[in-house]
Amino acid sequence: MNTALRLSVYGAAVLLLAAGAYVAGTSAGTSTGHLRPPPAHAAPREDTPEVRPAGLASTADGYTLEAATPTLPSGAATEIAFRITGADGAPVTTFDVAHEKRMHLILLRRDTAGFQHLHPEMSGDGTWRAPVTLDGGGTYRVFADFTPTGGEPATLGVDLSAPGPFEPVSPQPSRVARVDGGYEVQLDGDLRPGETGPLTLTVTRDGRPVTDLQPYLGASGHLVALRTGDLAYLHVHPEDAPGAGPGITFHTEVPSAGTYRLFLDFRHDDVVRTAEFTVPTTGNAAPADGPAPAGPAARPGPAGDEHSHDEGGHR
Ligand SMILES: [Cu+2]
Repeated sequence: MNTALRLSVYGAAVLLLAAGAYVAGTSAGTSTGHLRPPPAHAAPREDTPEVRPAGLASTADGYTLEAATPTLPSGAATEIAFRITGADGAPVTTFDVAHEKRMHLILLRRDTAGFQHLHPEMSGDGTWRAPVTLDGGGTYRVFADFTPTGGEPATLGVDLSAPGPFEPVSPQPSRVARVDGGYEVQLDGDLRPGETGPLTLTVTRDGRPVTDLQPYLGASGHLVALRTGDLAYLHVHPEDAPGAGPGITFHTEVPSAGTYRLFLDFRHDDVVRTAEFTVPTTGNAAPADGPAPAGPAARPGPAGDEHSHDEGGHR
């Protein structure tokens, strides 16, 4: 090989190397996409904002729910005490009235049995207290639902332990609740993830529509919806004009597919009673923890009526 040819071969090799580097550079940068920086959809999408349900944290927006004790006795009348502290650690003592009360306390065992809705009283030092009786042992979730004066409405949650045995319940899908006193409450409407939709609860007593429901907390009734699995606490809005029944309509949005537990407090004959339901979402795959819903217009047959306060859904 003469010198000129050797130089030209060398030059071609350099060109090839350079071309290869160029190709590698372009493929990494723009052409194939495999090596490109993550595309835009890896970042939070503006069209599907993250839904953060309430009640999953004991601290939010500078406010903290502090239980006086981490345990409560079960099987006997006792008292639950707690306070709300602000960002500076000091107890908050001024709250706005919402739904006729400055503090709503929801308490239930973590398996969703034993729902109670309490209205504690606050003493001057910011400690809230309410009488309570826990039926059995277990871990209980306590939600404080309040609006600090000058702040946003908040729902904070904390766990309390109660000594003693208990038999966990596994509520089965049920849209009909039987309640002490001869009441039956039927739930109509679907829970569709990401959508706000109406839920109507119809109260009958001894088979006859109840048309003289009494207002409770400024509405025809009060509905609490919790996601099974983590007890996320959903916002539920009653219809604007309270009626006397038999139908009570609420609007609620569920953040995800799954099964939800709903607790309706209604007042009749001067007694507040609770009807409870177990509703899987529709429009998505069935949750892993339960049978598939029968369809958007699913109505339970006799099997769907099984859950009631009396048997507690034991299986
Ligand atoms: Cu309340």
